[in-house]
Amino acid sequence: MKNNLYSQIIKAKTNNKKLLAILLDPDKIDLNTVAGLISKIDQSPATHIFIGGSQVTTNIQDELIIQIKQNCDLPIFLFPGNPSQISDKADAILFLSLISGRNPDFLIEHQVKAAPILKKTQLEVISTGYILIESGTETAVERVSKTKPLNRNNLDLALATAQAGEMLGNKLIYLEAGSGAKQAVPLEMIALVAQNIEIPLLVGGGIVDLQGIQNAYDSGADLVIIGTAFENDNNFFNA
Ligand code: 1GP
Repeated sequence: MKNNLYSQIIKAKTNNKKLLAILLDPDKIDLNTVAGLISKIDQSPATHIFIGGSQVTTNIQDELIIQIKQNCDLPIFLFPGNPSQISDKADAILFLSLISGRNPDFLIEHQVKAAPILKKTQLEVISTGYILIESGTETAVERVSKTKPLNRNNLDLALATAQAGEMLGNKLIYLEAGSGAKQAVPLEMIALVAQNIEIPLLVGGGIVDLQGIQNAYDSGADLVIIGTAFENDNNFFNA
């Protein structure tokens, strides 16, 4: 297990070193291809691997993490849709609360179920205020959580939500457009939130090219998450 992964994120933010997570959805991965996948991740600028999805139905997650760890030193963070996705093979967990929504299951119920499980693991638990932003069409997060995303033009509400998340003690804020989103989180929203919170800002969903990553960084994102674009093209970062 790696330790102090949150401290490393804070250190990177302090030094203005931008971070990049590749999100792997166990449902979309063939274990026979993991070695090739890892070599592509090794050649990429990724600093983190996130594992998860709104609804993971396969049970290969532990094996996937074990195989990744055999070939790759990057820290592995769980990014779970629900408590069934907890694996003690990973290094840390984004302990998400969907604070853009008003569904108690995703605000506190899943967390109550997860807490005793997490207590028995060595996972570093990193509380994360998770904010879903409208992105053109209904995304899996919206469907599964049965919550409405925040209006992408309502910058003030996004900011107030992020600040409430920070005041509640979250250690990270994650602005999420949703996996495969048509439109990524607006850059003005990233900028406004980044300028007005102290904790690190994660941004993901619908970022499909290297310029999109750079734009998110330039707007103030500390860590960008890439899922679909890398899933569709393992040479994405070589473009
Ligand atoms: C989804 O933010 C992540 O939770 C990544 O989204 O798959 O669109 O890159 P993409």
